[in-house]
Amino acid sequence: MSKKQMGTPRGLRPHIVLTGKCNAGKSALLNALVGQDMAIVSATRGTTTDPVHRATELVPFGPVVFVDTGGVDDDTELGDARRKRSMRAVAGCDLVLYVLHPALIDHDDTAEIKRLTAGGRQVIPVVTHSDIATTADGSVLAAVAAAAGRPVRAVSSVTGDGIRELRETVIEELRNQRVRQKSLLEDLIRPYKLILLIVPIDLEAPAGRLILPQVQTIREVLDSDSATIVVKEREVSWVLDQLKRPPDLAITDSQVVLKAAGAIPPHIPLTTFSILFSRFKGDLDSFVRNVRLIDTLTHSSRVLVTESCSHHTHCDDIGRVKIPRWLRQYTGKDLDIDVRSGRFPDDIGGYDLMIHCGGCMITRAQMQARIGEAAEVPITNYGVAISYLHGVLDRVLQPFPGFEENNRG
Ligand SMILES: Nc1nc2c(ncn2[C@@H]2O[C@H](COP(=O)(O)OP(=O)(O)OP(=O)(O)O)[C@@H](O)[C@H]2O)c(=O)[nH]1
Ligand SMILES: [Mg+2]
Repeated sequence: MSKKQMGTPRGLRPHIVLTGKCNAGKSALLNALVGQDMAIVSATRGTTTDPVHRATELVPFGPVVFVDTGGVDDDTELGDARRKRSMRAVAGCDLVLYVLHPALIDHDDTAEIKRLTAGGRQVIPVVTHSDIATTADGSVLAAVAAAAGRPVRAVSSVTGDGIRELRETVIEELRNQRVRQKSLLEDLIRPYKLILLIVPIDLEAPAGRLILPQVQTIREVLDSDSATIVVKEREVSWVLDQLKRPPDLAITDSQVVLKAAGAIPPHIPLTTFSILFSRFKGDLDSFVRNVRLIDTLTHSSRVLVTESCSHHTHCDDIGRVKIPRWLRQYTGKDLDIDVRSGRFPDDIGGYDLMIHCGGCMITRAQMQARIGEAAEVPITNYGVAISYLHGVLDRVLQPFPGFEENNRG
C-alpha cells in the first residue's frame, strides 16, 4: 500500500462490510476483490471471529475500508458476542456485501437481508462458488433479490469469475453515495469567497501539523475556488485590519469561540469547526434541541461525555477536563459526569444527557449508528455544548440558512 493510501483517514473512507453465514466465502471474496491475501480463508467454520478492518485501495475508486466479519449463524459459545460486534460494524457501514454459499442459502438469509436494508442501507447479495456445480434454490434466490432490491451477483473467488463486474457495481454504488453526500461547507460557500479560519496553537495542538477538521475545511475551501486565511485567535484583529474587505465567513475552533466572537464584528458570519461537523456527520437540529436540556439538569442528573476514538487524542482534555468544568460552572450543580472513549457503557439508559465528540475520525454512517445506539438518551455534541455554555450558540448558528427560525429555543 502506498503512503498516499495509508494517509487517508478512516473517517473519510467508505466502509464496506462483508457479512453472511459461516463459510459462505466472505474472506475469500474480500481477497478476490482487493487482489491480495488480506484475510484468512479456510474450510473450517468460524475462521473469522471478530470484525477485521482492512484499509485498502479499491481501484479505480480510491481508499476504502473493508470489514470482514464472522458468520451471522455462528452458534459457538462466543457466537452471541461476535454477532453483536458484527452488527455494530454493519450499523456503521456505507455498503454491505451479503455473501451467500449456493448450498447454504435459505430464507434465514432473506430475513437477514430484510433486516439489513431497513433504514435505506444498501445491500449487494453475492453468491460465491460459481465455479462449483451447485445450484442455489431459484425461489430463495428470487426472494433474496427482492429483499435486497437488486439482482444477486454470482462470483467465484477461486477463478475470479464475476469479480470484476462485482467490483464495478461496488464502485458505482460508492460513487452514487458520494454524489449524494453533503459537504462540510454545503450552502455556505461559493467561488471567490474569503474564509477566515481561527486555529489556536496551544500545548494540546499536535506538533507540526493541523488537525483533521481544519485540514478538511481548508481542502473544501480550495475545492470551491475560494481562499482561506488561517490565523491564531490572538492575531484575528490584526488580520482584519489588513484586509480590504471583511471575510465572508469566519470559522473558529470551539475552544476559543468566546475570544473569536469578541474579535469578529457581528456583521461577519461566524461559526465553529465543530458546528460544521455536527451538521456534516451528526444531526445539528437535534443536537441544538438537546443542548438546551442542560438548563434542566439537577444535582442528581447523570451526564455522559463520550468520544468515538478509544486512543489518546487531542480531544482528551476537552472531554475529560474542560466540558465537565464548564458544565458544573454553568449549571452550578454537582453533576454526576462520566467520561468514556470508544464503546458506550452498557447502562446507557441511565443517563439524562449525552455529550458526544465531533466524530472527526469516524464516518458519517458510524456517527449516525452511534446516535441510533444512544436511543432514548438525548444527545448533543462537544461543539454545540461548548458554544451554548459560553453563551454564543445563536451567533454561531446564524450562518446556516433557515436554521435560526426553526431552532431557536
Ligand atoms: N471453489 C470455491 N471455493 C470457495 C469460494 N469462496 C470460498 N471458497 C472456499 O470456501 C471455504 C470458506 O471460505 P472463507 O472465505 O474462509 O469463508 P468465510 O465466509 O470467511 O467463513 P468464516 O470466516 O468461517 O465465517 C474456503 O475453503 C474457501 O477456499 C469460491 O468462490 N469457490
Ligand atoms: Mg472468514
